[in-house]
Amino acid sequence: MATTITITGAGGQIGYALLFRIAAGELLGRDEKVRLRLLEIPQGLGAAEGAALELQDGAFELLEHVEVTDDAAVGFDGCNLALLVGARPRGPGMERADLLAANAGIFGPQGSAIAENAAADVRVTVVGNPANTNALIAAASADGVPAERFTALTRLDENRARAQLALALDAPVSSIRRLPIWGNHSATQFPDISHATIDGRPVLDALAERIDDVPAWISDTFIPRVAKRGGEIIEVRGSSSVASAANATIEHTRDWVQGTDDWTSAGVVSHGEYGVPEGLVSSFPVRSIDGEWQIVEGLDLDDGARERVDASVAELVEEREAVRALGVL
Ligand code: NAX
Repeated sequence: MATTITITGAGGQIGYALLFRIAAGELLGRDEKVRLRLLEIPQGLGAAEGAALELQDGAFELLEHVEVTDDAAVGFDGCNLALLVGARPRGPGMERADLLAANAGIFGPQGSAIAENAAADVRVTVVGNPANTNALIAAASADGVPAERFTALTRLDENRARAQLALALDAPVSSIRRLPIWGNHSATQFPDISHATIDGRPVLDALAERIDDVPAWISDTFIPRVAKRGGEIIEVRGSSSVASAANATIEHTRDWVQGTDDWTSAGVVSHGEYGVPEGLVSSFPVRSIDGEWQIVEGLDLDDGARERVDASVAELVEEREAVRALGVL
């Protein structure tokens, strides 16, 4: 049996960076056949159809079938994994409430279509921004699908944080573990260095050997660099993060399906862990065990960390209130 993977916004930039890697087996391994469903809006169909032609030309042996559609019922039919990438970007003069409303109009109906058409084991990775609240909206609209099956991508933020730390310590990125992102995938996110290890020893000790004022470096250099990295990429590249976002989407979804041997970060539904209000989709340190994300519990948050987590969670609460005011939840 092949795995059916639906990619929304498949005609866009991240879609283009995802499709060929998935067809080559980088998401599910080189033994698992895949069927791709590319869901677009009418304006994006041409680009998605072009990508489908190129998928044919790749002659990927794992790729059983490709379907391009603008009908969500067809797009999510039998889908096991849904990568919700397509979203409404913020236009000129658009307020946050307008952005939330526009995306509620996308992710609400997609949540319903997933509930009605997807396979019973469907798992959803939301990439399109505002990712956490879009995941919340989709989950709330998907009657009968457990909310835990809807997640938001914060793996790119974690990867950025690990890479920055590796640079600062002049160490390979593989030596750095346990660096979770807390809260929202936005500028308020909190990349938490306090539990991180380098080759098994505390990163804070390694930093102290190189940097005079480690707390100042963390708050004035490291955290802003990670939180504003998306903006930096736009400034330098003239376009938003694409390949790194696709890579993180693959890593998040692959770890969810195949399991992790240590912590990573994902936006998952809160059951009240660490005081995060129940029902919000917030980023936490997580492990994937038996195909389910589990929040790593019992970590100490000092006053500074608590403040940062609370500030990012407050933003998620505001987004949920704004969406409720629209009558969506
Ligand atoms: P593009 O504008 O290149 O592509 C988006 C595609 O989505 C377009 O082809 C559009 O036609 C399609 N689309 C719009 N509404 C749709 C709908 N209702 N159903 C199906 N398709 C629809 O954007 P791209 O660079 O690919 O980025 C996609 C999303 O990822 C954006 O919302 C972006 O903000 C978000 N990102 C999220 C990241 C994360 O870490 N969570 C990082 C990267 C990226 O910024």
